[in-house]
Amino acid sequence: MDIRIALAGNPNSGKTTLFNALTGSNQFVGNWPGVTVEKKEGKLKKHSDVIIMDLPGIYSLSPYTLEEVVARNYLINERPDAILNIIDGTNLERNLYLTTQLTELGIPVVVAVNMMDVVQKNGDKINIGELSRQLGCKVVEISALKGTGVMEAAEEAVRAAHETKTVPQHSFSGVVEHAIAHIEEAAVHTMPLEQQRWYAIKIFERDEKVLEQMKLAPSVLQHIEEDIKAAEVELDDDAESIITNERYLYIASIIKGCYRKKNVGKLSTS
Ligand code: BGO
Repeated sequence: MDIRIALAGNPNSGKTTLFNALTGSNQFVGNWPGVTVEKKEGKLKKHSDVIIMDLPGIYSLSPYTLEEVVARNYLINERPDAILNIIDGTNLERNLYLTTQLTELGIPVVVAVNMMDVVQKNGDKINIGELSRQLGCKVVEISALKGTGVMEAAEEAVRAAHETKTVPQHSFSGVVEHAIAHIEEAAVHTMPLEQQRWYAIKIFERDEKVLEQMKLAPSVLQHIEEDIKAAEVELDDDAESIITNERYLYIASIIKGCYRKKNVGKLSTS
């Protein structure tokens, strides 16, 4: 059976460049069902049984743009065998926001840190081993433009597809984890174990599309709502902002542990 690898990343992360490098002229272009968002898939060079699915460029798995909805519907409904998440190494903070969400889906994830030619030229350093440890998945350095590391990244994703699913390493604050645990128990316990956390976080955020899909009984919703409200009162913010803010705190701690900028603290001479 074919192995399906979804290529996911922010706009401008180099996704198109990587897709072309991995598939060459072996591409099929169409539209995602019902929408005019372009759908591209192609066979991985020298691996006729590996299909690379190019997802729309997105910053998040929230339900607010057509691209986000298309990408996340594919990820949660079609469940590819692995996700190759391309991130821009010159802009880790913004790009890791999507990564923190992809690692919660219960699908094997491999992260390809792109633009490494620029990172190196700038004299900056990314500790790949530490990044990998913090994210709980394999991380590969690439330059999609120069073609370095690209086949290794794809082959790492093929390997990951055969291995265990990525387990998210991040915990939200106590009151949020408490609510998520209750939601898992009350609303998503019949789902496969590895999918429960992503759905529970989305329900905590009151994600309309997930709530529509789940069709939870009013009594269950009411019970869950009490836990969400308790977190909102304790943290003095709305549920969706709580999740966003805590993701950025996590990302800040990752970057602190694995990224060194060359010229930090030095005065510019220009
Ligand atoms: C332009 N290294 C470098 N240096 N650049 C890269 C790399 C890399 O590893 N990978 C991609 N780029 P897309 P999305 C451009 O188009 O693949 C560059 O949105 C330009 N164009 O060449 O399109 C890539 O699909 C004029 O740059 O990304 C592209 O994810 C001047 O990153 C850009 C400079 O790549 C986005 C760059 C007319």
